[in-house]
Amino acid sequence: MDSDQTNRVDRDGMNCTNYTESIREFSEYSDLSINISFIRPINSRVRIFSLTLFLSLPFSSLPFSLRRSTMAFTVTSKQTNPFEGQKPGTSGLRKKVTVFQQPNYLHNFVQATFYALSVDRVHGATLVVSGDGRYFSKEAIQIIIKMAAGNHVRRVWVAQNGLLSTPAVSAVIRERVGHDGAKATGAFILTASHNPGGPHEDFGIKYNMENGGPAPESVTNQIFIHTTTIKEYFIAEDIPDVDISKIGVTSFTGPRGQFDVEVFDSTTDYIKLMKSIFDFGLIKKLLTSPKFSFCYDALHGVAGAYAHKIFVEELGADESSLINCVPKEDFGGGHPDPNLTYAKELVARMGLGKSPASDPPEFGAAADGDADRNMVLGKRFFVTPSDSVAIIAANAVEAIPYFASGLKGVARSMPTSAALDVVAKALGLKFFEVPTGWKFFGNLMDAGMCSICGEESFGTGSDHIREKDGIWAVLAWLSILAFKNKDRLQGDEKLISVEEIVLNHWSTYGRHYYTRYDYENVESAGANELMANLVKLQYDLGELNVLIRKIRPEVSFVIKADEFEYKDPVDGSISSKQGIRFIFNDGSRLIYRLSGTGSVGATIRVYIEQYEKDPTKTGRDSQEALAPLVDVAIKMSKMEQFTGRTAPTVIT
Ligand code: VG1
Ligand code: CO
Repeated sequence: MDSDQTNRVDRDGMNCTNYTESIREFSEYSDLSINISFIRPINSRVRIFSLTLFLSLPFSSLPFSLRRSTMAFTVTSKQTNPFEGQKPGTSGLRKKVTVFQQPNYLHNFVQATFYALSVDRVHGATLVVSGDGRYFSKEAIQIIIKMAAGNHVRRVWVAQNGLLSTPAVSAVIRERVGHDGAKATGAFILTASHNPGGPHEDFGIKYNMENGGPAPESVTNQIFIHTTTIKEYFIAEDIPDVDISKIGVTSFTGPRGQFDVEVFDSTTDYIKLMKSIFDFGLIKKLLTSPKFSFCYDALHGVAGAYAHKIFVEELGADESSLINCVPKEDFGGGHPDPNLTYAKELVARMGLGKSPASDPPEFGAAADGDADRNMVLGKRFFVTPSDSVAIIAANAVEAIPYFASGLKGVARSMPTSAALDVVAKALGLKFFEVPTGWKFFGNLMDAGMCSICGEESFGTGSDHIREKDGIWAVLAWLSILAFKNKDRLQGDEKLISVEEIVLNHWSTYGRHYYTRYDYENVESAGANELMANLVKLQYDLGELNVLIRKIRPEVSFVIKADEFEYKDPVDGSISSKQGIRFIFNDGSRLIYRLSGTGSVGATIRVYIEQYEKDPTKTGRDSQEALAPLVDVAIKMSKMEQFTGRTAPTVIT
């Protein structure tokens, strides 16, 4: 089927090569008539009104403008050669900007994506193209617009200045209806997420499907295959760069007729969706209560484009609650990863830095570059993402209107701690464990089997869209806080804090001590040998347990070891080699994976987890409680021997 589709696109492209349609002139009146149908008036009186508006106001003051080009475009076939290494990873293709800037590099990937999609998702389709605004996004958007036209896409939707958070892209695909009734069939998301940006840092691109979720492996594998054989791509080079800073529609005429580029507001669709999920009135009461204080750090990522509107304008938070909320191409030179290492300013404000802050806010949160991740903090208190999803799941039905009728099920990625499993069991919920990467949750949600899901890597979300959602997670926490404190906002009674919510959760469900060690930018050969050696250790658990005893006799013994394999319960597809697992008799787990989102070398992730059910022992310092298991994890993997590293790059 796929080669068939490829041929069709090839053939169609060839047919249009260097084809020029006669230039069509448009008078002001043709613009006018289009504008009227555009507004879709509900009755004739409104129609007359919109006509009057158009005639009496300058173009720029209309809710949107229509820039109709009189120029027709041609489609050209360009010869190209494959690039190595265009395999999409955990979440799209991520490389250094300098790699993407090579002639044809981006073009090849985009064309390979068009080849991998069925014809109806390309010809006549509506595509969203936007991202976190990182360096090279603007150039990439113009290239993709021209290639979309070259591949007979009908219209491209670009958010203003190309800024859309990853969750907002998902929301736009699922919810947005164009002025002409169009619905999007997919999106190119331009982001390398939590990786730094700038001329010498990372760029990334991924494709999302019509359900709003990342393309599944069946599609990303096809994309990769096409990148290895690509010989030409199709582009409408004579389309001028479209001004993406102004809302409006620009129309062109090509070999197959009209092609539109619509620039729309980045926040409208997303905010509308958030309002349909949460009780904004209740959250506003919390945020405007003199007893409550709040801090949000967008790390100069795209979350900044939403933060002011949602937290300040809609929910009444003070302006000073927002830090680093101006999106920047290079994230202000920082690493837009919301964890205790990189969200330094927030961590300091919340009293978790080296010098303790005098009176930290009650609640703090941060987002990554594309705003799909979140870190949640209380006053001098860190909430692990694994606990966060479990706590949201445990409180969702009471505190969040969207879930009032119950949860369909919950899911987590394999390395995420089992805190969610315990909640699922206690509440009698369906539960799923999927490989790392949000794309695996999509099928479960589409099939109505899962409402809330999360990953240990600061990703939390629900079936309102098909991506993890950083701002959603913050609103979920604010909802829980608002609900639990609804009778305490006035008067002298102290508010229930984030810390108290977490401690109560542990005393009900037990605590999963959890930490992740990342060894970034390790030489690939060494990393692969380390992984191979771990697989070898799995053959003989008797021998392995002897080794563990020698390292730390107090640690429990391994009862099961494997490489995680997932069979999708909806479509039966199998994903193998998704991480090396060692499961201990007391429920502890050691997991090793190679990252699929880095752009150079290898990153080894070691996930260390230990369950404590005894409520008298759930209050220990996490690194201290886990020290013996960490020791085992490092020594049994021969980390130093294979990588030369004596310490991890990041501990979360
Ligand atoms: C990492 C995380 C994974 C997450 C992925 C994309 O992948 O571990 O849980 O889904 O990033 O997140 P990896 O393969 O590097 O471990 V995002 O916010 O960077 O799109
Ligand atoms: Co991200």
